Amino acid sequence: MKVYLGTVSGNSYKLRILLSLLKAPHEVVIIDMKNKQHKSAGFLKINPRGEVPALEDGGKVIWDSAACLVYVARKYGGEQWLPTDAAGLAEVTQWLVLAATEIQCGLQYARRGVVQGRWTLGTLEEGQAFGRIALNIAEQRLKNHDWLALDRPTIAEPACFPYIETAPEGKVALEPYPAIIKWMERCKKLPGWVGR
Ligand SMILES: N[C@@H](CCC(=O)N[C@@H](CS)C(=O)NCC(=O)O)C(=O)O
Repeated sequence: MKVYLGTVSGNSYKLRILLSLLKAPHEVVIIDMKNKQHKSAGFLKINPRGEVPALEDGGKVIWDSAACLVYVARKYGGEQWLPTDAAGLAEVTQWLVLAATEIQCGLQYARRGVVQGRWTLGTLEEGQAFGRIALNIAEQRLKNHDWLALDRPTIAEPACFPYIETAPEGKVALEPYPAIIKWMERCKKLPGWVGR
């Protein structure tokens, strides 16, 4: 399996975490974001969105971090990381979707605006307010549960972690979310978890 990761990319970090947790065999291809390799004709054949991450395995190409997590979890992680029963699968999917909506368009875009001066959707305040919806939901859940989706870690953890961790860089403080802070510490202690 070949994985295409960005030089500086929280979405690529999601996939790096899972690959490491599952010790999934893979070859890394680094896409040079500074020189816009992700928008090159060659890479657009792999991901027509011009974004990382993506992966290629046995002639199949998968793009989008959530889809890559699903692929790797199903292929290498068995039931633990992505269950197949109707309720378990739906509960994990809720968090994958939250990662792709409020977390991405709120927390990620607020941070990108502050750090890179690139405003993708709306103002800083709008991004922060949208991102805080996700933080409030995660905080409520984690007040009486150790993990986001189920009673064990699943791919909801690598999907949500990277842009929650960097929320302060988008001027969204995490101090009002003590259960999330404890959850981040639990994640970092999982065998095989990797840092940014
Ligand atoms: N929804 C996509 C978002 C991917 C994404 O935004 N990737 C960033 C790097 S973290 C990227 O490639 N950005 C390139 C660009 O926006 O031009 C996913 O989850 O994979």
